[in-house]
Amino acid sequence: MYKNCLFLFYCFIMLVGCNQNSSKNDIVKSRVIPTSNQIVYQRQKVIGFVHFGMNTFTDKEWGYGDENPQNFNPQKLDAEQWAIAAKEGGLKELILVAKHHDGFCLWPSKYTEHSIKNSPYKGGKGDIVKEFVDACRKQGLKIGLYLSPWDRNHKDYGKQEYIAYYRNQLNELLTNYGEIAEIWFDGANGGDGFYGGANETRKIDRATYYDWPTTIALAKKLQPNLLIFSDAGPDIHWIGNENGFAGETFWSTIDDSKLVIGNSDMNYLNSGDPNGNKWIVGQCDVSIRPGWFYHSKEDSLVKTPQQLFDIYLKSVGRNSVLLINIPPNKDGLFSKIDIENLKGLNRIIQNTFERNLATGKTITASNTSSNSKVFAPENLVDNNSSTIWTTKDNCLSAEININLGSSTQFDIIELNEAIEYGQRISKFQVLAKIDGIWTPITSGTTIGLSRLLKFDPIIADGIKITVESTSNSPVLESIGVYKLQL
Ligand code: FUL
Repeated sequence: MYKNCLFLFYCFIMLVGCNQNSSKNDIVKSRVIPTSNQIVYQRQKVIGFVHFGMNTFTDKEWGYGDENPQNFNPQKLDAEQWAIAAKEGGLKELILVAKHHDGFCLWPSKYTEHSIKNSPYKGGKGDIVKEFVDACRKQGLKIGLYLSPWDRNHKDYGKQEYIAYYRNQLNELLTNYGEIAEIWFDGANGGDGFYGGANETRKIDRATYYDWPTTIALAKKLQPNLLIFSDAGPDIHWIGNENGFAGETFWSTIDDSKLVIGNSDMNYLNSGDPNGNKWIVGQCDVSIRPGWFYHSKEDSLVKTPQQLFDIYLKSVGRNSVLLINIPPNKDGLFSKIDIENLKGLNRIIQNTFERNLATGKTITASNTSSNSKVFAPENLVDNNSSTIWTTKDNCLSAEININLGSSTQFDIIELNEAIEYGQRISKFQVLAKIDGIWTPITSGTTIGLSRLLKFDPIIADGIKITVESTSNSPVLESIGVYKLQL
């Protein structure tokens, strides 16, 4: 009886409660939506990190800040080799660590002696940030720079004077090298360091010391299109671990009043918040090697293409951007094995997603906004991410049916929400018609820009997606059905 009532109520909502839209502009947007810049950023999917610096030569992960600049001496450095490998490996952007926690700068900053200007590299006349940006531009890659807030070399670290120093360096990086797409503010603040010879532990109040709002405003003033990363945003946030894994439930919305740069709850960062007041893109950073910097002892531990693809499924496939670090070696070059494995990842991605087995198949939906082709379910399988399907307004559940026409083997389903309207879906299920029987295959919570679901290969001739819970009418761009190609 109870179930019948529910069903009648459901039908009532479907028939009466749903208003029709006639154009895309009629779709009511969610309260929190991304900027167009954030959407373009997330569509890049996979980008790269380049950790290179004094640690490469001292074989460390965190330099103390007392290193002699004379130790920095790459003999064959070739930023074009990095950029070409990145491009051929499918990366769309590269982020260079211009200064790590040891304070050693890869550009000849005029505010410190702890830089390549006092190293043997190019007789002290080198500028690796410049070589890097030139190479990236030549290969059509977007450019990001990492400027560590924590500086274990600087004598004033922990004092007010250091903030002016940090902003001066930021000014150099955002003024002298053309358009920069992303700046990376790291959250680590380990405490002890050289600090100009003081050799002591300095604690800072993470919430107030850096006065981030002023620094963020300065950065945006210098580069209006810049996207700023930190563990707490404002545009891109850390995913809460360094394995490259977003949560199985991942909302691009988050409550920024709960975030502190350098001190945010990692579980919260890993899941986002459906009730969040800000849209901040999730970014999953991970190194292709165990360490962030190059260590020859890790040459046999480079992640394989299959391992990287598993990370891709758990980052890009969970509504986030994947940031893969490839650390140049002491020569100043990416190692062969790193390049091969990155290309191997790209090959798996290209071969697997080249052919959507649902393209052009017969597709129906339990509810569609109007008869207009603008919202037709066919748009989900037309190989075009700019066309959408949506239901009438306020429809909070729906079913989509794809007839594959013949028995088809597959093991990956991709769902894409049209996030310019907001991220809405919080529960869905996938069923497959196997030997005439609708069988549950997989299910999930959030979707966002891309949700990839991997399962053991099945053979089926139909697929049903049920949207079981959504904060407003679901708006989808595409449905993908794929067979993994290793
Ligand atoms: C961390 C740093 O402490 C690591 O050295 C590395 O740079 C990583 C990407 O971020 O916070």
